[in-house]
Amino acid sequence: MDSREVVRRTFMGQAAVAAAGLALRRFQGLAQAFPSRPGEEVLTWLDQPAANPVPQVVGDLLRWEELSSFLTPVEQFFTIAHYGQPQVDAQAWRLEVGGLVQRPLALTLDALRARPRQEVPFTLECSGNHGAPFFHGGIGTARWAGTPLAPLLAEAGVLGRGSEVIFWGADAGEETLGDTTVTQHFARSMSVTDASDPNLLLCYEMNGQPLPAKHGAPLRLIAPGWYGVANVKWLTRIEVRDTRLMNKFMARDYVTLREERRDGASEWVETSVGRALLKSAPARVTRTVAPAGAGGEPQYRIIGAAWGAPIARVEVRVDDGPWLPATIDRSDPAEEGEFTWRLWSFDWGTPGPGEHAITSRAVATDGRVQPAPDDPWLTSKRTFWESNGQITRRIAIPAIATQAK
Ligand SMILES: Nc1nc2c(c(=O)[nH]1)N[C@H]1C(S)=C(S)[C@@H](COP(=O)(O)O)O[C@H]1N2
Ligand SMILES: [Mo]
Repeated sequence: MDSREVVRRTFMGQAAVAAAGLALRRFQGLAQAFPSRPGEEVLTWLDQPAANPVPQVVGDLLRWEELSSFLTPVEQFFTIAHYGQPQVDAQAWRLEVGGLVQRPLALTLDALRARPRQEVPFTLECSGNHGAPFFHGGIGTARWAGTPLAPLLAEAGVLGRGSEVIFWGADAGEETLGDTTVTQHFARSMSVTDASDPNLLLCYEMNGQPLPAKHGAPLRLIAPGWYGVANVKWLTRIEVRDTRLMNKFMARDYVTLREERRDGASEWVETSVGRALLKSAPARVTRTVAPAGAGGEPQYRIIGAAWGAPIARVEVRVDDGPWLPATIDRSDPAEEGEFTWRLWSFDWGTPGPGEHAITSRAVATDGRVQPAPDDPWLTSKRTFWESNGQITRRIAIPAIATQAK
């Protein structure tokens, strides 16, 4: 039995071995695209997310140990569907653009595809990510393609009093407000100014494939820089209004409640989830495996991601040690962009055996620092949305690895 096998057997359960093997095989095919080195194996975090209590809503959460490419493969990309996945007949489907516009439009998918094409790599995170014990992988990065929204709004001609753009989805469910229960479609509202941002896409393609049904086919909104909820899937209608839509997904759910102090008294402030926040997470710990009999200490490395704002640097802390700089790894320029995560790595050397805690923090180019869990920004928050605090993961370093040489 070589040292690698000893580590595996003493340290990992059967499922973890299988998962790590899979991750290893995957990275070997993508050595250039991901900061991994040949002969590395992935360790499994001791703290694993709880079982998903809402599989009908949340699916395919990213297993951080399996992060092995810059772009998240479509089959590893998480999904959220509050009202289930609607059946959309692509032949009969039209995108309507209406409301307070001069020229209402109805476009087929072919008509949308015939319009100018634009692509944007974008890391999409659910604002609930890390807000619940099961919810640790509601994030992924894809190269989204479609046609920009702004010229379409300009063609429709937003009337002077139009101030909000409502994006309606095909999916619907029952909602109760007061003593009335009704069936409502998923929808989100955005100001005309925000909706006219040239980066917003009416998206029909994801990582070079036709947009999959579970990610919103035939058409979804991609709003780079916004939390997931703004990226409305299964779009049917874009409607300009003179008031903000105050439905469940704008004003009741996806609302953050914070306590602010004003003149010595509490002011409880509710805000609607909108733009993404600065965040980072340790993704995986790898170790080099020396050839049998070669001796030498295994070298450990911590790899992670940082996103939500332009990233200046990332720092890593092991146990109660000092914050040390991580290296931001350069990725394919066609994949990395203003709205994507940065991948970083930290050479850990050969840590002492036993359990260790690993924390990362991102620093934005404007000087903002990802908040610690005891930061008032987070302790004053009473809802689980927008949980962008520093994340600590636990790992066990086996003693047996050094004995094996
Ligand atoms: N029509 C519709 N769009 C939706 C949702 C939904 O339930 N219905 N969920 C939103 C939320 S909360 C998130 S986080 C993202 C997730 O996108 P994905 O499923 O492609 O990962 O979709 C958003 N768009
Ligand atoms: Mo979400």
